[in-house]
Amino acid sequence: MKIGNTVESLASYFKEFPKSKVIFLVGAGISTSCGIPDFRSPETGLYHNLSKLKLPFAEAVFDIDFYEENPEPFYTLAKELYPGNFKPSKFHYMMKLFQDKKRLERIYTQNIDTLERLAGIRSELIVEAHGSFADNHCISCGEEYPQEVFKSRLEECSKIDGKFDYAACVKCQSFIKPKIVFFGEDLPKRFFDTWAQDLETMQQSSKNGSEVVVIVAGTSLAVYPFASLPTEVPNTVVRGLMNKNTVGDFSKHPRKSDFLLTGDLDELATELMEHLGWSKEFNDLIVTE
Ligand code: CNA
Repeated sequence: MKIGNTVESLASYFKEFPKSKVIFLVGAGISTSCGIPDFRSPETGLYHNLSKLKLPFAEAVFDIDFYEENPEPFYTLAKELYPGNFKPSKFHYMMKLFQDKKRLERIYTQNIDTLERLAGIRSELIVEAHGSFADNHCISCGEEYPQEVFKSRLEECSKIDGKFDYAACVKCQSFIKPKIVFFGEDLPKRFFDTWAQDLETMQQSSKNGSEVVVIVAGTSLAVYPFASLPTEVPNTVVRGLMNKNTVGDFSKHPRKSDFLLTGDLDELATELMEHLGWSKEFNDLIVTE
């Protein structure tokens, strides 16, 4: 099965296979139009703009050992990214419409902005591979804390006697942190369990005619193990990339059956909705949500 490198041919595929469903593998690029910078875009990406945080290296802001030494840079960044300040993008609403049309199998997101939930996508269809701000715990003893504890300290972001006043565990005085996966931490168990289950679905899909298409979007595919997911997609399943540039396995080990849709994600989403004849519902979602 070959889809072709145009939005029109992708739409034709979905029309030809009305039982087909999509697994989306997404990253920060689906949220840049919401005003949340991604990591690696030149000039606008967070890594480019981290100099004000005075980090020894850019990734230190998400490094668990560095957090124990100096949590302040993460607080500065979390203030910028914290959910509540942003609305979903057109791309998010496109995925929501796939759900409403019963054509959404799953979304694996690397994002921590929870905009998939805000767009109205059901939690069982979302896998937040790198966690979110919703759950919080002590990084030493594991004591769980309500979101409010970290959030209220974040809002204050103060220093006492020149020392940064971080959210401290009442049991062991160590650091409370949202369960966002830092470098050096494990991904949630649900990520591995659900992917194993979805791999099984993909293997079965071409046999029973309920085709699954994997769409990778808005990610540089630089962070593992997430970046290995497209490689693990069975050869019998079509995968495609929607992104500004060609990345990861799509450039290193392209498959004949891959499709590439290069461009701005909101524009590609709008175009896909037009070709599918879903524009009215799409626009209604954007206006009313
Ligand atoms: P990244 O490495 O910054 O890559 C983003 C990709 O999206 C790049 O290839 C860009 O070219 C592309 N892109 C950006 N904007 C658009 C657009 N409008 N249209 C098309 N393509 C676009 O980000 P990744 O997600 O790959 O990196 C993984 C990190 C980023 C995860 O651990 C996240 O937690 C982390 N992150 C999340 C957010 C968020 O929650 N919104 C923001 C910034 C970083």
